[in-house]
Amino acid sequence: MNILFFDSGMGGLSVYQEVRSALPGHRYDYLFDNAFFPYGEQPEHIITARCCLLIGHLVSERQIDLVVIACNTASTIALPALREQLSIPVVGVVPAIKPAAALTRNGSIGLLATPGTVQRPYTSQLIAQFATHCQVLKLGVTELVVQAERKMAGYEVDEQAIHLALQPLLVHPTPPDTLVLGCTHFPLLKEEIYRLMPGVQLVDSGAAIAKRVATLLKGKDAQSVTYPAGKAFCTVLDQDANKKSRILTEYGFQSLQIL
Ligand code: DGN
Repeated sequence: MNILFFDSGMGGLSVYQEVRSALPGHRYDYLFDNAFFPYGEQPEHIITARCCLLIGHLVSERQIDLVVIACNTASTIALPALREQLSIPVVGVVPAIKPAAALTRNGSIGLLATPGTVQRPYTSQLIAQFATHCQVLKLGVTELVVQAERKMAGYEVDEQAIHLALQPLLVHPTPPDTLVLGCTHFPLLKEEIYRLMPGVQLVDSGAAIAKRVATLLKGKDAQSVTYPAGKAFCTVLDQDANKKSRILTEYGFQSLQIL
């Protein structure tokens, strides 16, 4: 099967890694819309239009069988339009509020996501459905997305900037004991976050997405077929594209191409 991962940047690789290690027998492509990065600060109609245009194009070009929108910011807004447009399964990644609500011991959950994701009605619905018994501290932080991108391009991470971004959670009278990483970039900064919030339980959506993809592909994993390595696609060759291209090769992609 041919599976496409999509994000505005390199964050989707955190989800891709989980899915690929659970389901190695497929061809994986990765598309990131770096021309419009960061999505967390884009108007909703732009995000939906970009997703439909770019993904729609690659789905027919690369004969994609399943798409993973490995971006909470895009998933919480563009899934209905994508599902209407495409005739293949589209899996979205949304904040893992439900497992966090089951895990917390002090009843205080932090939701770390992009400014777009924390203010979406979709996110409020998740909280209302699964976490009414909890205090949910929502924090929209673009700085962490920027730092994760820097890390993936091989630059040093600015831990001071991460500390500053997390400050509202650190100084809260009831600090969260459980933190939802509601942006796919944030698992790439797990060690840095954990150093600032020792003992906190970090919850992301990776394992749940791998399970969902496995269910959708049940019976379709042709074990005898060896799939070639997939390709990575971006929408603009920015200054870090060469550095990112090397990282993408380490993640198992053949090459980085402009869409
Ligand atoms: N990785 C995206 C997410 O999960 O929301 C955010 C990327 C961005 O552009 N801010």
